[in-house]
Amino acid sequence: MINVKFIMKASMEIMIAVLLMATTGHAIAELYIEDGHVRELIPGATSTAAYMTMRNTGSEPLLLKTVTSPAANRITLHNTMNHNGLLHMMGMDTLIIPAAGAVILQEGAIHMMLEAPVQALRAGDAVELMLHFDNGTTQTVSLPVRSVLEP
Ligand SMILES: [Cu+2]
Repeated sequence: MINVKFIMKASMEIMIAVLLMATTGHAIAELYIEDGHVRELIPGATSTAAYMTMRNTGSEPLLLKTVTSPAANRITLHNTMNHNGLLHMMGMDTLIIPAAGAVILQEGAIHMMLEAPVQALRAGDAVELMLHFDNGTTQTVSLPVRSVLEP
Protein backbone atom coordinates (compact mmCIF):
# COMPACT_ATOMS: atom_id res chain seq x y z
CA MET A 1 0.00 0.00 0.00
CA ILE A 2 2.72 2.43 0.98
CA ASN A 3 4.59 1.74 -2.25
CA VAL A 4 1.51 2.38 -4.40
CA LYS A 5 0.85 5.72 -2.65
CA PHE A 6 4.44 6.76 -3.20
CA ILE A 7 4.27 5.90 -6.91
CA MET A 8 1.00 7.84 -7.29
CA LYS A 9 2.49 10.91 -5.60
CA ALA A 10 5.63 10.72 -7.72
CA SER A 11 3.67 10.40 -10.97
CA MET A 12 1.52 13.40 -9.97
CA GLU A 13 4.66 15.51 -9.53
CA ILE A 14 5.94 14.41 -12.92
CA MET A 15 2.59 15.30 -14.48
CA ILE A 16 2.69 18.80 -12.97
CA ALA A 17 6.25 19.30 -14.25
CA VAL A 18 5.21 18.23 -17.76
CA LEU A 19 2.24 20.62 -17.68
CA LEU A 20 4.47 23.53 -16.64
CA MET A 21 6.90 22.76 -19.47
CA ALA A 22 4.04 22.56 -21.96
CA THR A 23 2.72 25.95 -20.80
CA THR A 24 6.12 27.61 -21.15
CA GLY A 25 6.68 26.13 -24.60
CA HIS A 26 3.24 27.18 -25.75
CA ALA A 27 3.80 30.87 -24.91
CA ILE A 28 6.56 31.12 -27.55
CA ALA A 29 4.54 29.34 -30.25
CA GLU A 30 1.64 31.80 -29.95
CA LEU A 31 3.29 34.48 -32.07
CA TYR A 32 3.72 34.15 -35.81
CA ILE A 33 5.51 36.68 -38.02
CA GLU A 34 4.22 36.92 -41.60
CA ASP A 35 5.45 38.99 -44.57
CA GLY A 36 8.34 40.35 -42.51
CA HIS A 37 11.02 42.45 -44.21
CA VAL A 38 13.44 45.30 -43.62
CA ARG A 39 13.67 48.13 -46.11
CA GLU A 40 17.09 48.47 -47.72
CA LEU A 41 19.19 51.26 -46.21
CA ILE A 42 19.36 54.16 -48.65
CA PRO A 43 22.99 55.39 -48.99
CA GLY A 44 23.51 58.30 -46.59
CA ALA A 45 20.43 57.45 -44.50
CA THR A 46 20.88 56.82 -40.76
CA SER A 47 17.77 54.70 -40.25
CA THR A 48 15.41 52.31 -41.96
CA ALA A 49 12.26 50.42 -41.04
CA ALA A 50 11.03 46.87 -40.47
CA TYR A 51 7.54 45.79 -41.50
CA MET A 52 5.60 42.61 -40.73
CA THR A 53 2.32 41.13 -39.62
CA MET A 54 2.43 39.96 -36.01
CA ARG A 55 -0.20 37.30 -35.42
CA ASN A 56 -1.12 36.10 -31.93
CA THR A 57 -2.95 32.75 -31.92
CA GLY A 58 -3.01 32.63 -28.10
CA SER A 59 -5.82 33.50 -25.72
CA GLU A 60 -3.86 36.27 -23.98
CA PRO A 61 -2.74 39.59 -25.50
CA LEU A 62 1.02 39.89 -26.07
CA LEU A 63 2.78 43.11 -25.07
CA LEU A 64 5.91 43.86 -27.06
CA LYS A 65 8.17 45.99 -24.85
CA THR A 66 11.50 46.29 -26.69
CA VAL A 67 13.23 45.13 -29.84
CA THR A 68 16.98 44.57 -30.15
CA SER A 69 19.18 43.46 -33.04
CA PRO A 70 22.86 42.89 -33.80
CA ALA A 71 22.20 44.92 -36.99
CA ALA A 72 21.21 48.25 -35.41
CA ASN A 73 22.18 50.17 -32.28
CA ARG A 74 18.65 51.22 -31.42
CA ILE A 75 15.22 49.99 -32.46
CA THR A 76 12.13 51.98 -31.63
CA LEU A 77 8.43 51.32 -32.14
CA HIS A 78 6.83 54.09 -34.18
CA ASN A 79 3.37 54.97 -35.32
CA THR A 80 2.77 57.38 -38.19
CA MET A 81 0.27 60.17 -37.56
CA ASN A 82 -1.31 62.46 -40.11
CA HIS A 83 -1.79 66.03 -38.85
CA ASN A 84 -3.41 68.21 -41.52
CA GLY A 85 -1.63 66.33 -44.29
CA LEU A 86 1.76 66.35 -42.53
CA LEU A 87 3.10 62.94 -41.50
CA HIS A 88 4.72 62.64 -38.07
CA MET A 89 6.30 59.61 -36.45
CA MET A 90 5.43 59.06 -32.80
CA GLY A 91 7.28 56.73 -30.42
CA MET A 92 5.26 53.93 -28.82
CA ASP A 93 6.13 52.44 -25.39
CA THR A 94 4.47 49.09 -26.05
CA LEU A 95 2.78 47.35 -28.92
CA ILE A 96 -0.19 45.18 -27.99
CA ILE A 97 -0.93 42.19 -30.18
CA PRO A 98 -4.48 41.25 -29.21
CA ALA A 99 -5.45 37.67 -28.32
CA ALA A 100 -6.48 35.75 -31.44
CA GLY A 101 -5.62 38.85 -33.46
CA ALA A 102 -2.90 40.56 -35.45
CA VAL A 103 -1.09 43.88 -35.79
CA ILE A 104 0.11 44.92 -39.24
CA LEU A 105 3.33 46.92 -39.32
CA GLN A 106 3.47 48.70 -42.67
CA GLU A 107 4.62 51.88 -44.37
CA GLY A 108 2.62 54.92 -43.25
CA ALA A 109 1.44 53.12 -40.10
CA ILE A 110 3.05 51.23 -37.19
CA HIS A 111 6.64 50.16 -37.90
CA MET A 112 9.94 49.36 -36.20
CA MET A 113 12.62 51.99 -36.75
CA LEU A 114 16.15 50.59 -37.06
CA GLU A 115 18.35 53.49 -35.98
CA ALA A 116 22.13 53.69 -36.46
CA PRO A 117 22.53 50.40 -38.37
CA VAL A 118 25.93 48.76 -37.82
CA GLN A 119 26.04 47.40 -41.36
CA ALA A 120 24.93 48.54 -44.83
CA LEU A 121 21.68 46.47 -44.96
CA ARG A 122 21.52 45.69 -48.68
CA ALA A 123 18.79 43.76 -50.47
CA GLY A 124 19.37 40.03 -49.95
CA ASP A 125 20.84 40.45 -46.44
CA ALA A 126 19.07 39.01 -43.41
CA VAL A 127 18.41 40.95 -40.20
CA GLU A 128 17.82 39.27 -36.85
CA LEU A 129 15.35 40.95 -34.54
CA MET A 130 14.86 39.93 -30.92
CA LEU A 131 11.34 40.68 -29.77
CA HIS A 132 11.15 41.09 -25.99
CA PHE A 133 7.72 40.67 -24.45
CA ASP A 134 6.24 41.88 -21.17
CA ASN A 135 5.73 38.23 -20.05
CA GLY A 136 9.51 37.69 -20.03
CA THR A 137 9.72 35.75 -23.30
CA THR A 138 11.89 36.70 -26.26
CA GLN A 139 11.31 35.59 -29.82
CA THR A 140 13.99 35.94 -32.48
CA VAL A 141 12.99 36.45 -36.10
CA SER A 142 15.19 36.70 -39.17
CA LEU A 143 13.84 39.09 -41.80
CA PRO A 144 15.09 39.56 -45.36
CA VAL A 145 16.21 43.01 -46.51
CA ARG A 146 14.18 44.15 -49.50
CA SER A 147 15.04 46.71 -52.14
CA VAL A 148 13.23 50.05 -51.89
CA LEU A 149 12.12 49.47 -55.49
CA GLU A 150 10.03 46.43 -54.49
CA PRO A 151 6.46 47.08 -53.36
CU1 LIG B 1 9.74 55.67 -37.80
